[in-house]
Amino acid sequence: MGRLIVVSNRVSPSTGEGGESVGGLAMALSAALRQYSGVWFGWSGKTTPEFTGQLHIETIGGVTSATVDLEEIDLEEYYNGYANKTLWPLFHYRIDLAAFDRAFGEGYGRVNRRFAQTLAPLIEPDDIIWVHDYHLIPLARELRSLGIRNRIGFFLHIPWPAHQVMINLPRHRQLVEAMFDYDLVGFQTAEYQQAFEEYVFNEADGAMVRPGCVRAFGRALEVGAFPIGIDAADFARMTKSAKARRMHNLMSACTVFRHLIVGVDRLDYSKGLEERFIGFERFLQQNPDQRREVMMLQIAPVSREAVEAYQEIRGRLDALSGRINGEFADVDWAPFRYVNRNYRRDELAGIYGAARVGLVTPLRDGMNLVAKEFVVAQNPEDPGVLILSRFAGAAHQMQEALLVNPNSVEEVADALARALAMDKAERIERWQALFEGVARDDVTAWRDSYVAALTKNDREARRPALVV
Ligand code: ADQ
Repeated sequence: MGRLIVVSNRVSPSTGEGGESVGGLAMALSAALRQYSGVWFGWSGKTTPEFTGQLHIETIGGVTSATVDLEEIDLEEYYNGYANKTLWPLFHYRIDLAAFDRAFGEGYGRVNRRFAQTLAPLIEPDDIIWVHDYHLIPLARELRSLGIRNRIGFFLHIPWPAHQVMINLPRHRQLVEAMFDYDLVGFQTAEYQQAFEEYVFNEADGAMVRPGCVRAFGRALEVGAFPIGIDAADFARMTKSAKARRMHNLMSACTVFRHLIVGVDRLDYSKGLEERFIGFERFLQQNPDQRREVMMLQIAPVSREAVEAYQEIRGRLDALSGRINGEFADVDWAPFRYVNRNYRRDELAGIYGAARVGLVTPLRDGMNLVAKEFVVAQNPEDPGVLILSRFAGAAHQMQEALLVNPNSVEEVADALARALAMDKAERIERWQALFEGVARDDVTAWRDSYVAALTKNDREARRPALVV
C-alpha cells in the first residue's frame, strides 16, 4: 500500500502533547495519522478573495498537512450553508432547523470540485484515500471524473438518518448516488448502516449483493460499521500529567463534601443540553436532601456561531442556567456552573477524573467521544458513573453505562439519583466492563479495521468488475 491520504473539511494536527482542544473528528484523525506515513488534506480555515488552489504544506507532530484557502462565499454556502444548515440538522433529526437553499447545494458541489482539483495532482498510483464526514460526500465522484482510480473510502462521523427523514432532503438521490463512487462507506454503528441500506433498497431500487455489499445506480458498494474510539492509552497517560492532577485537585477543592456531576460538549442543539439542564433541575426539585450534596459543571464551548440556531440555543441555555441557580443557590453555595470556554485535553482529563457522574445525553450523536474519555479518566478504585443517552452511537458499545432517553426529564433526573446512590462495588463492576471496551476498541483499532477493509481487494482487479 502507498500512502494514506486523509481528507476532511478542517485539518488540525495536534502535537499529542495535551495541547489546545480540537473537535472529535480532528482529535481522532490526528491520533489515527500519527503513526502513519500520510497526508492530511482539507481547508486551511482561512479565506482568500479568489480561489487559487495554492497549497500550504507543513508537518506537525509527524503528520504532513496540505491545506487550501476557500472564498468567503464558499464558507457561506458550503460550510455554514449546506454542511451546517442543511445536512447537520437533517442527519440529527432536526428537520425543523434544516434550511433548503439551492445556493447552498451549488456551493457544496463547487467546493467539493475545488477540493478534488487541488487534491488530484498530489495523488500517486498506490495511495489510498480516506474521506471524512458529511462536508465531502461527493468528493469521490469529483475525483473519479478527474480520472482518479485509486481506492477511495468514506467515513460518516454523524448518524445516517432513517429513510423517512432522509427523503426530506431535496435531491437526496443525487447525494446518495455520489456515495457509490467510493469503494467503501463506513458508519459508526450497524444501525446507521442499516438505515443507509434501507434507503438504497427503497429509493434507489437497490439490492443486497451480500451482507456488507449493496448494489444500486449500476454499481456495487461495500458498506460497514466501524465504531470510532479514542486514543485510550494516550488519554490515560494524560490523566496522570501535572496539569490533569492540578485540575483534579482544583475541582476536588471546590466540591468538598459534594459530588461533582460533569458534562462536556460543543454547544450544539444535538447534544441535548436544554433537556439535560432541566433534568438536573428536576433532580434538585425531587431530592431536597441531595441539593447541597452535588454540584453540576457543564462545559460547553460555543461553536458555529455564524449559524442562527446556535445563537438561539446559547441564549436559552444562559437563561436556564440562571434560572436553576436563581431557584436553588444560597449565599454560600450554587448548584450549577456553566462555562463556555475550551480547555486543554489534559485539563479535561483532570475534570472528568474528579467527577462522580459523567452526564452525556445527546439527543442524537454519531458516536460521542466524551463518554469514552470520561471512562478512561476514572480512578479504577473509586470510579464515577457514566449516564449515557441511548441515542448516542456510543450506547451500542457502552451498555454498562446508565442508559437514558435524553428527551425524558424524569429519566435523566432518576438516573442522576441512581448514579449518586450507587455503591462502590457496582460502580467498579460497571466501570471495568466499560474501560475494557474503550481500551480495546480504540482509535487505532478503528483506523486499522477501516483501512484493512478498504484495501481488502486489489483495486485494479475489483473496480471494473463491479460495474453491472
Ligand atoms: P463532536 O460532535 O465534536 O464529534 P464528540 O465525539 O463528543 O463530538 O467529540 C468532542 C471532542 O471535543 C471530545 O474529544 C472532547 O474532549 C472535545 N471537547 C469538547 N468540549 C471541549 C472543551 N470545552 N474543551 C476542550 N475539548 C473539548 C463528531 C460527531 C461525534 C463523533 C465524533 C468522532 O458528532 O458523534 O463521536 O465526530 O467521530
